[in-house]
Amino acid sequence: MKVKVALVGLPNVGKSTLFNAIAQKSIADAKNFPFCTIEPNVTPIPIPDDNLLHKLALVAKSKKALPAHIFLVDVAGLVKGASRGEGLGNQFLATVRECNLIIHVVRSHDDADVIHVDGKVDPVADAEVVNLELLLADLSHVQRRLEKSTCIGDEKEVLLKVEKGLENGLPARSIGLSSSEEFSIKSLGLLTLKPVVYIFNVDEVDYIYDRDTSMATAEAYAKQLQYCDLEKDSFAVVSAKFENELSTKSDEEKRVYLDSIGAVDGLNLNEQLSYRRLPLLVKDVLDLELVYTGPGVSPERSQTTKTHIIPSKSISVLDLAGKLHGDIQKGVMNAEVIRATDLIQYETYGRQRLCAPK
Ligand SMILES: Nc1nc2c(ncn2[C@@H]2O[C@H](COP(=O)(O)OP(=O)(O)O)[C@@H](O)[C@H]2O)c(=O)[nH]1
Ligand SMILES: [Mg+2]
Repeated sequence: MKVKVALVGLPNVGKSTLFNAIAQKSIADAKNFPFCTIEPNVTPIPIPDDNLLHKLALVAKSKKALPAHIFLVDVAGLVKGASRGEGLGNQFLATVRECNLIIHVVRSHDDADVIHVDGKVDPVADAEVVNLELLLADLSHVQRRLEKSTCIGDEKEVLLKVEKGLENGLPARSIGLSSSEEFSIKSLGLLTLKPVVYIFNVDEVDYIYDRDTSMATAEAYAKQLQYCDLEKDSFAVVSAKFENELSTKSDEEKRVYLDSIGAVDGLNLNEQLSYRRLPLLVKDVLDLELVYTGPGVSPERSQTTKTHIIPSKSISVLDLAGKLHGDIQKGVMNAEVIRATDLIQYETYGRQRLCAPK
């Protein structure tokens, strides 16, 4: 399963800076003027797994260990009136339609040197501008589809319901569609049907020294958003600028630096940085699981231990095999369930003990 996640928000709020911080390298242009990003940037981001992949690769004696990735997409900023062609318009939203989740970046830092498209920092008002543009973009997308003669049956019925909801200011995910109704309009890629993670980009000082207050403020903002349903959506706090500065340092350099600036519990802060935490948050919100496959034959024939992403729901071994590869499904003969931790412990300690010189 390929998981794509789009960074959406007003121009100049820190999307590209956050994109680079999460990618841990400078890919996107991040400059202090609106619409610096025109063409979308895409990069794979590994999903952290407590090193399970590497431990399993060791057990399987694989030469290669491939982690699972989500694909992070950085697009141009959206402004008030984009649906009528303001700013760069909303042409680039076609890219977002192909994504599974929206990361909505909201500026919450006060740096007076950074230009704000509307002249003042107001996280709730800014987020609502973007939410309204997403809603209007969906409305015109739905209406264009309804005009087509090929729009019939279930699809037409559900779209009429969605159109009514959108006209009343409800995002498609709040209309109460059943999963089969959602399935019938899946190909449209409605933006307001996608789960949203609101990311409040705060001042670095607040981020480093006062996380609890920053989180409480972010929660208060999220609760004021008309279309934020915290049952489905989620929120987090980042400092794009600070995290981007850290991203070029090795783990050890990060630890030394965080200690030197007196960051409360530097090591824990490293775990909280967006490049580690965001992929896990996306995994949670989309309800995904990681599955590992490794060589069951001699290392000469198959050398890779690989991580796969699948939707998290209980399925049979045969269905799971089918999700990974048709050939694996055809060849399934037997399944044995072992706790991964037991397997790893046996391999790292049991074997060493067995092989230890007398
Ligand atoms: N002070 C401060 N500046 C930031 C932060 N994040 C981004 N910026 C600055 O804001 C400007 C716009 O950032 P950019 O990532 O290009 O915004 P985008 O248009 O949303 O992609 C750049 O000059 C960044 O250095 C932040 O957390 N704090
Ligand atoms: Mg940008």
